[in-house]
Amino acid sequence: MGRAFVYVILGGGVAAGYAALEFSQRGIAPGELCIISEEATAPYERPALSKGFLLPEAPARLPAFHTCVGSNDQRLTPKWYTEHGIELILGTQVKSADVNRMTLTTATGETISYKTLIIATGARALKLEEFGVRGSDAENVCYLRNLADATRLVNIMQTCNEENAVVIGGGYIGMECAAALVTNRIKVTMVFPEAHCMARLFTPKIADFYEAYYESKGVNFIKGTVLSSFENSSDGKVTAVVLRDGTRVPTNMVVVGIGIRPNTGLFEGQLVIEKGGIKVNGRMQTSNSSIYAVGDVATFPVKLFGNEFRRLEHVDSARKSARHAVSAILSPDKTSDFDYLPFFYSRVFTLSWQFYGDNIGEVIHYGDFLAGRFGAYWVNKSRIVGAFLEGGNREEYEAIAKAVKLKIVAQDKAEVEKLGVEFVTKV
Ligand code: FAD
Ligand code: NAD
Ligand code: ISD
Repeated sequence: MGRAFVYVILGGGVAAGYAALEFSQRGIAPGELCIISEEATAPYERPALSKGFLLPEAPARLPAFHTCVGSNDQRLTPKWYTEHGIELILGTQVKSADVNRMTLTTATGETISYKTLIIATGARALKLEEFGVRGSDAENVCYLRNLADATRLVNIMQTCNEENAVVIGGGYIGMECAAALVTNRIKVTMVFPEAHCMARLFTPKIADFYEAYYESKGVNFIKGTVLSSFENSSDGKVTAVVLRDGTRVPTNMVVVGIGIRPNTGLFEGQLVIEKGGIKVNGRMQTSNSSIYAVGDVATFPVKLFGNEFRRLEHVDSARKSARHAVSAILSPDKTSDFDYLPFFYSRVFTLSWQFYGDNIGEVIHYGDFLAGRFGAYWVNKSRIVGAFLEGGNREEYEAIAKAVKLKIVAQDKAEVEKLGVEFVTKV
């Protein structure tokens, strides 16, 4: 048995939703496109899962955050897909792919063929077991990647009011979940191996500000170490985490955010893999010209960084790379190479920051770190290549983005430091 489509999007996450919108806006015939997703839900804005979805008051729930509301575009409900003749094949895992036959085989044994395939399989959360720790399948240990995980996390949080949680990992998930737990009146201890939080992006000075803010909300940090094991009750729940130095931290629940791995497995040995992702060119086209890859799973050339290949794990990149691939497929002559400005952001408590570009070179901090109005520029070869700003307004964020895009000259360090965000709002 089998079905055939002209276009198949494999994966039904953020990138799939934005690709579907782009297909419909550029014009395809009903029945030409399908999306195959392991998840039982139409594409949604994954960032909502660690923010609005976890709020104790008026939490965000589907259908409110289906793509593409995250970029203030249309909200694509299941009805929208039906009305646009786009088939959603949900709750369906693809188990194998044959790029020569141009087919995918699902867990139920169905073969789905394509003329053009977009791989949008995203990534999976790394498990503690991959670092030699056992027992993260206990009923009060949570990971957070999809709606099912978020629903489970909410249910567990609701049983832990005024109790304790340990958060393992000091990256995006760790920081956003710790803030959500505190908002849900749960006492949090964060444990991570680095000297400060968000080590992939923050400087020690930036991290100091956020750590002090979290501490003011009651969060306790245990840095420079990892857990070695869990202690469990007779009914299997984790009751404490034991750290490498033997410290025991009692807890009622655990949230783990220790990074991700892109879902490339179906294509290993069939497509070129680079930096852990599926390598694509500036049209998001893989080493097989009928196959494109977008979002977290794609490693693409970043023009701004001299076409260095990067794999970015952020929603803006997923949205824009997906739209770009569809443009390259449907309007090849009018589509030039993807020219992407890397953009990361987060919102926790009443704080909100944005970062554009690359965090290499010398760092110039500016602003008032006590008042929470500060930022930083990364300067490489006398030019601004990265910019961070906490608590900015729309014009200011646009200005730092533009400064990075133009790589404006920043020779006088003292002047840059003194003017801060004004150094770029004048550009
Ligand atoms: P995904 O959105 O992960 O979608 C992949 C889809 O493919 C999933 O539906 C998956 O089930 C499906 N799939 C995988 N393999 C198969 C298979 N074999 N068969 C069928 N289906 C398959 N980024 C930001 O920039 N800002 C944020 O604030 C932010 N918040 C986040 C919060 C959370 C909780 C998480 C988990 C991520 C967050 N991110 C954020 C990252 C952002 O969500 C991702 O970069 C983005 O979702 C990537 O989109 P994608 O479509 O490539 O992958
Ligand atoms: P991450 O890469 O941001 O952070 C991983 C953290 O895990 C590291 O900072 C480190 O502290 C910790 N770690 C690594 N190995 C460990 C070990 N053995 N034991 C304990 N801790 C260890 O990954 P994440 O926080 O898991 O986030 C997952 C994905 O979700 C990422 O792609 C991220 O970009 C995305 N996300 C993004 C946002 C955002 O952009 N605002 C929000 C949530 C999630
Ligand atoms: O980019 C985002 C983000 O941070 C969210 O929370 O998209 C979602 C949507 O705004 C949820 O409605």
